[in-house]
Amino acid sequence: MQRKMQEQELLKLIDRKKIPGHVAIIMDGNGRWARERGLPRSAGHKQGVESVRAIVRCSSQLEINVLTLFAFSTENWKRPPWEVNYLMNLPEQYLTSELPELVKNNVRVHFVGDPGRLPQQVCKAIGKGLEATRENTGMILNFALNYGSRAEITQAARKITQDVLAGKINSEFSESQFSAYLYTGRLRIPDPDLLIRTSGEYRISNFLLWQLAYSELWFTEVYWPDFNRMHLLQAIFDYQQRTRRFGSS
Ligand code: V07
Repeated sequence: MQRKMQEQELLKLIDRKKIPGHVAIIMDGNGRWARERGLPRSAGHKQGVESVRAIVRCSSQLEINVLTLFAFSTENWKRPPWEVNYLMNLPEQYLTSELPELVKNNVRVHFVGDPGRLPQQVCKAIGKGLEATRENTGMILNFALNYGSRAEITQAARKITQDVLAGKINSEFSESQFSAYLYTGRLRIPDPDLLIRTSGEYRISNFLLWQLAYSELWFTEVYWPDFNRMHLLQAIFDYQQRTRRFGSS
C-alpha cells in the first residue's frame, strides 16, 4: 500500500510531456545481490531478468522512445565459462517468454554490439526478435550485447576510411556523418537523454562513449535485481529537474 501511494505521488510529479526520449541503463550488481544472500551468481542474473521485464513494461507505458540495456560487454567474456554460458541462455529465454507481449505492446527489438563472437543460439534468438517486431512502431528496446564502445568507434573509423578511399565520402566528413557509422547511427537511434547506472559504481565502463556526450547521468546504490519502476520514476523525475545545456553555459 505504501509503495503504491509513493508511486502515484511520483507519477503525479512527472511531466508526461518531458519524458526522456532515450534512456540507457548499465544493469550492474547482480553478482553482489546474490552474494549478499548466499546465492549463486546465476540467481542474481535470474532476478536481474525480472527487473528487465518490469522496466521494459514501465518504459513502454511511459512512452519512452528508446530503452537501451547493457546486457553483455566485450569484457564479460573474461567471466568463468559456466557464467558466460548461463548469460548466453538469457536472450533466448527472455524472448521466448516476452515476445508475445512485446509484439502486443508494439515494441520493436533492436541490438547493438559485435555479433561476431556471439553463440549461434543467441544470434538465432536475436534474429527471431528482430523479425517478429520489425513492423512495430512503438518503443525501441535496444539490447547491447557483446558491446564495447571503443570497438564500435574503431570499426566506424575503419569503415569510414574505406568509404573515403573508395571516394564515397569526403575526407572532411562531419560529426554527424561519422556518427552514422556507429551501431546506433545505422539504426537511427538518437543519443541517450538519460543514463542510469545501478549498484554504486560511478563509471561509464566503455558504454556508448560517443553517444553519451551530453546525456544526464543518474547513479544509484540499488543493485539491478532490486531496481523497480519506482527507481525509474525517480530517475526520470530527477532528470526533469535538471536543465540541459548541450555544452552552452
Ligand atoms: C542479461 C539480465 C539483466 C542483468 C544484466 C546481466 C544479465 C536480458 C537479456 C536479453 C538480451 C537480448 C535479448 C533479450 C534479452 C540479457 C544477457 C544478460 C546476456 F534479445 N537480460 N539479460 N542478456 N542479464
